[in-house]
Amino acid sequence: MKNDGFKPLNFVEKSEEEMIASSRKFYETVKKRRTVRDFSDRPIPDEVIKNAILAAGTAPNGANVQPWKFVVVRNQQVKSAIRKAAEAEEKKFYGERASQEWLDDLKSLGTNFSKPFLEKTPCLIVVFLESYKIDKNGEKHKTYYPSESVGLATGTLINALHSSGLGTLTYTPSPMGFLKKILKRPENERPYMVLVTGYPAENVTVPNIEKLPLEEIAVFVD
Ligand code: IYR
Repeated sequence: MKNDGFKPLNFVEKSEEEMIASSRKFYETVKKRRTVRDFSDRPIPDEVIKNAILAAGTAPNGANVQPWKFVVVRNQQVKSAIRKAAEAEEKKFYGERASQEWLDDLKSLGTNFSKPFLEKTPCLIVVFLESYKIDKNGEKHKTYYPSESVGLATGTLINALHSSGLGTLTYTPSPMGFLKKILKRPENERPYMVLVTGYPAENVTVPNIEKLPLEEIAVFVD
């Protein structure tokens, strides 16, 4: 992306009280986000998805090359094809590929090979990482820190959808090459994650698990 010089940031400073209140409010909001695995089939507003993707597209990224593509899947046949292919991989994962340690670590989540949400949920946002860019003339261009960049964008997308009032599931079948085939994506893109997006099913439950306290995740070097 071309840089047309520099422009003022127009930074609006908050008072310390406002900063503290905002930080607390943000934490309270994101703390309520939970991964859900059972969704309603109710349709969701188109504009919410578009705004959330625009928000994701603001993420910081290597050299502002923006190495991402968000594929919004709402077509029922395509969702069904994704479910079928995903479950075939998951059967192998739960049946042979996963180590006993991995299976034990997953127990508290209550997951198995069955992925009905891939068909039932109104929207799957499939995030693709661009290993390189192809311009209009077919020429290849480098992308920088694509994994970090797409991770930052996906995190922003998740919180944008959450703050809009939707539930999400970060779904990462392994391997997930089938997504590239089914969605007919070009050679420079590789599937990164499926963000299953919709209203959580009524009375859905989530695992009774906790996040680590500040002392365990932060080190302050003063
Ligand atoms: N992809 C499988 C297994 C799985 C792996 C991890 I790591 C999780 O955090 C959750 C599930 C599945 O979705 O069932």
